[in-house]
Amino acid sequence: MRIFPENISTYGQEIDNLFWLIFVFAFIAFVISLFVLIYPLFKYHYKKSGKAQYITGEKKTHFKWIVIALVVLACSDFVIMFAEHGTWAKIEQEPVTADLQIAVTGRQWNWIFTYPGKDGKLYTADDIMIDDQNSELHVPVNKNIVFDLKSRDVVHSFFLKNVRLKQDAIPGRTMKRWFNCNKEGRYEIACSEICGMLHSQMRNWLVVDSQENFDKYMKTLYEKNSPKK
Ligand SMILES: [Cu+2]
Repeated sequence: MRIFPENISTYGQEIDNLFWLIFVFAFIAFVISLFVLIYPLFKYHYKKSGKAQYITGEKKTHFKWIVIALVVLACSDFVIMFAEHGTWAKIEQEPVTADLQIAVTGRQWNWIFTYPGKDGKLYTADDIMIDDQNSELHVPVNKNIVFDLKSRDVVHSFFLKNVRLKQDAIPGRTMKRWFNCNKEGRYEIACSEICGMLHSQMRNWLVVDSQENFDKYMKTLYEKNSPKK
């Protein structure tokens, strides 16, 4: 049985492992809190034990209920932080060499993709910008794709569920993120931040191509976008 969407990202498994770790801690905390809430309802039922006492929680014997819970929660937080810091550093902090650099911009209601033009450099005059609803973002397989994420209007969230990547796009800021896909195919790109009326239609596609097919795709883009004579 598959619980998560198919993982096509080099770091996806690490994210999934972290998910389970956090889930186990949260689940244990959930069961304990429910028990503490429900068990006294039966044990100290009015008919059996009479009227409840009013306590202010200032005595040391009362205080332990807060201190023990606090220490246990803090410890589980430290365990999670210790387990995740390697993955966090790898994905968020250590720079990777970019095999392809692109820009992704959110707008109401579409993701805009900008590829470098023939010069291979982004932010030059020959950049190619695709701004069509339901359009595809083509990337080569097994390559580091580094992208600048931006927003033109409101907060959007760039969500590649198969890559295990979700990043808010915030107006006025550029977020640099990367991913590397190890399986060819066509996968959903969604916006996971309610961003207005047609938020649910803000949907594009990530197409992971072989290098050969990607080169072909870029060639057709260059041809379409070359200046008309
Ligand atoms: Cu959006």
